[in-house]
Amino acid sequence: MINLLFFSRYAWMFSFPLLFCLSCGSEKDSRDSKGTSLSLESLRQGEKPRNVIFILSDDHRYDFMGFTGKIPWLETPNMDKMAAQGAHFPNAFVTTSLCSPSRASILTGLFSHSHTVVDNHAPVPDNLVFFPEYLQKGGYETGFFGKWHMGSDSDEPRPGFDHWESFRGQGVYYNPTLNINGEHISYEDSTYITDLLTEHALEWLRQRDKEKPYFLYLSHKAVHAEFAPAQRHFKKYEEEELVIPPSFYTSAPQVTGKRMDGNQTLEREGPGPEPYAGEDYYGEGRMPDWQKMQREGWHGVDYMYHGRMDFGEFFRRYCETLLGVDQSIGAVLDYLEEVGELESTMVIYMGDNGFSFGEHGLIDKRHFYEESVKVPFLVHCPELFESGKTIDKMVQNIDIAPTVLEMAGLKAPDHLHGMSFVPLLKGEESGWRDRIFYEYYWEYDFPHTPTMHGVRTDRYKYIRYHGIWDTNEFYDLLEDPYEMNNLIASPEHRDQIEELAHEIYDWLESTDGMQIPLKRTVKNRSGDHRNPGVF
Ligand SMILES: [Ca+2]
Repeated sequence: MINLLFFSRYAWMFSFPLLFCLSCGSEKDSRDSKGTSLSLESLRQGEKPRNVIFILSDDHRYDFMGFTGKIPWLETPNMDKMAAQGAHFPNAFVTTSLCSPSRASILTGLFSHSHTVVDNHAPVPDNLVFFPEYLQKGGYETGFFGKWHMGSDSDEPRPGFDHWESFRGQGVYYNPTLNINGEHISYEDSTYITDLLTEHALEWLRQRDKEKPYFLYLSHKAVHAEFAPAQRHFKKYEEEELVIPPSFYTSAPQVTGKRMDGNQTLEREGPGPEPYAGEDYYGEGRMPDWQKMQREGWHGVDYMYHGRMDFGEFFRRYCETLLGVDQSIGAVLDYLEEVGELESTMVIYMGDNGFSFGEHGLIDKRHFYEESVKVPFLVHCPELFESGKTIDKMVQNIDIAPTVLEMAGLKAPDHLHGMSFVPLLKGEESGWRDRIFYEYYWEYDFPHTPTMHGVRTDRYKYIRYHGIWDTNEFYDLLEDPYEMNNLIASPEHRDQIEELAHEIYDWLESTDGMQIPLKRTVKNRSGDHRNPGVF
């Protein structure tokens, strides 16, 4: 009796830890931010789950592949083969053009404002579910090889992978140290990272449990700056002519009439006491000020890497570094052919974000211009769809997770933002998206690119900057594919622009994106030449 009274009076003392434990749940349950189970509903009974190989490169822009003809001397026979025997998506986009946010979107199927990996430094939150976790639960064997880069300080194995080989942060091109299932192994004798990862991935495929379906995630360091080709490709393109884009000078003072150096001096004389406005201020093409300023910064053609890099050398080494990735694709396709699985295996090749090579006077990525947001996107699976397709519909990095889950016969969780593109491969286009949305959050290390949101339809693009006094942008991509004539003030497009501005908020509101994730950073800015070495 006494015991019972004691218990009822002090029940809260016991129930509190109990509630705490319930809210913790099992480790797996607590990792699922949306409260769903890792066991997914089956889409089809009795159908064999398909093996999938996902090959990701770093900073490979959408049009630097031999078959596109963009760079006349660039040879990528294996990417060409994937396009000829599979499908090429010329309109493939990332939702945020930066390594870590894009990788998190690939692995979770979520926009950056949802997974909250908005920069290249903060560690990935532990409440996210990576889609390979669902595959494991569905009976798959999974392997990860290469660059993870969500959080720079750890290379430890992450959930969702039975086999793990990775490195910290960006890694190195030559003589890397890999964390292989928790054990660090260092390589010497000019071991080249692209070759090493490919060899290890193929070795895993050869030795794995053949009773299970598999998913391989081969995540290259290449072609991230600072570019280092395989020795066999070094200077192969040394004598080739550079391809300079028409928009190379849009941000140049000679075109805009405006210098954006430390003094911010307007070179033109004003018409009177009123400050400049509109075209008089921004210049004829109405290019935003941040673009003009960046031209003279770390990621601009006039002061690349603070004067340490030559544009021609940069361009050529990038193309040469890409050849190693192409050969990696070739080795994977050769292996599949050798074991008789080339027809049945789905192979996906994509880049984690695009890259500027002089467009708008910029290098690198982050912004919403075509060269930054578009990525190479090739799918090979002759058993599933007709060869040699070009599919113009807009696909995104968030579509990878639902697509691979469908190949495993699993219904993607409802909270994912992406869509399976398998219907597009089979020629079913109805119900597909007709616009994509974009977000980039200002990063402390590289302060020259502002926070921005945007929307792009088949023809038009609207970019809205946040937290900066500058012009927004609107382009007619059909008339102006290089985005050199900003129509933001065009009376003819006014209603359309207003509608797109509302659509961005509709998108953010409907996907819980009305707040900007803030990440803790205390360090001096590496990309700020104006105020170096300060906090
Ligand atoms: Ca990248």
